Amino acid sequence: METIVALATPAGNSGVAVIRMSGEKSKSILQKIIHEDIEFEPRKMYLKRVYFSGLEDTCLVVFFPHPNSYTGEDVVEIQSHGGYFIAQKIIDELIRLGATLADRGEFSKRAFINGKLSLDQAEGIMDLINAESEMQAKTGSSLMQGKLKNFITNYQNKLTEILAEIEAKLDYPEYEYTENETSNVLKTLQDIEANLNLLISESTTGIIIKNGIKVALIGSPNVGKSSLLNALSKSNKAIVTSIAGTTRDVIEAEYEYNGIIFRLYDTAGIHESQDEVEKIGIERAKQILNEADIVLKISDDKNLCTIKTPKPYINVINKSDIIDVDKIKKQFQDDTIFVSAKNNENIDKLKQLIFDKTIHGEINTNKLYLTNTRHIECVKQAKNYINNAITQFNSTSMDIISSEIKSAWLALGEVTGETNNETIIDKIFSKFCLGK
Ligand SMILES: Nc1nc2c(ncn2[C@@H]2O[C@H](COP(=O)(O)OP(=O)(O)OP(=O)(O)O)[C@@H](O)[C@H]2O)c(=O)[nH]1
Ligand SMILES: [Mg+2]
Repeated sequence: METIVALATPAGNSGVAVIRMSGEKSKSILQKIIHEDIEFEPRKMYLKRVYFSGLEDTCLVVFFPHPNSYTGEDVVEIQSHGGYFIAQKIIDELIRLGATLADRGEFSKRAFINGKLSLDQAEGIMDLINAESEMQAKTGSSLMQGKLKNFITNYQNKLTEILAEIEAKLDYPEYEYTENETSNVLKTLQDIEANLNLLISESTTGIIIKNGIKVALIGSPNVGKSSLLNALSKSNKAIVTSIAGTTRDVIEAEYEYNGIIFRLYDTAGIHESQDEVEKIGIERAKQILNEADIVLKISDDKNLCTIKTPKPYINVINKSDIIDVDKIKKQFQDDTIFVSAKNNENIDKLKQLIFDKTIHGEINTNKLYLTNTRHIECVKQAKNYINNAITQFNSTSMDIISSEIKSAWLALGEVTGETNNETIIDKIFSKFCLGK
């Protein structure tokens, strides 16, 4: 297999840049670029001069001999001074000396092929890298550490035991199952089904952790939708003016609350408009309304939001700083919240309300959540096969039951990559970043 090389840190100016190489030739290429034939002690940093394109840099270099490395192959890391030009020139030299530029995710793919990581663990690494919230980081990290893999392996082992028992008896067609034996097998299958079901039902929380909650800000022009987006996200993303019809395109911003990402979508004020551009904006607002997990129906004292939506919603009356809240409060439902985007009044309370309306039940960070739709699909498939085995248990032959259990075992194996095909694996690693 070729020796691959890539920049492991982002391209751009920085204190240091890390260049990573993996493969049989990595040590000899390192020796060539530092012009020294030394034996490196494993995992020890050396301060060395690195020579490339008539230039030189003082770098820290480290050698991880196989199999104790990220990829399971010989790995070299070179820490050069940061800066796109220098790092790129060193990579060019490493390529000239025999390395090949790595594809996206190729280091992790090699780690997977060499049995250093399961597929779900590799996906956990990517989730950790892409995490924007505390919960995303925690679920990514537990995936990377093998929490899901252990769960899957445990249930695969239980299925293997059942299969072994059934298969052994299939060899003796005259064997009569005792009632006790069949009820034990059935009980184990029901127990597995119940646990997979629980995992599937809690995956809605997992998906929320992974994707966040979509919050649409809807209302008439000028009620302060954009001001509220800015206040909630503590940003200045949306333009605010006193001119009705300021926002046309959908403006996105986000904030983290209790470890969850809330994605805000500020839209054009919905009203009858003759303006061609505004009309398109209003159409987009309606589209966002359909895609949202929760809708903030925003009003001020003059323009009430009367838009109807089947989605969960919160009535928000903005501009509380200039309206007599006590006087008009009675006109509104009890759960209406009065805020001032301008003065930052009740903004945290609104965040709590949005959280309560969208996150049901406690999120326990020690629990295993499925956060990846691929994993959810595999577990659902496995559950369906087990359900087939259970429902047919007393009405069909044991070899059919056995084949359903085998299918369930294989479906679970797809989560960890044990039984995945090459196309799926390539697709997964192509989503990784370069140098990982
Ligand atoms: N007094 C007061 N004025 C506010 C408040 N929030 C927004 N405004 C003012 O209301 C006007 C409209 O604010 P925007 O945030 O642009 O309103 P919008 O709903 O996004 O308006 P469109 O994009 O035109 O639909 C601006 O002049 C803001 O300064 C508030 O809490 N109090
Ligand atoms: Mg606006």
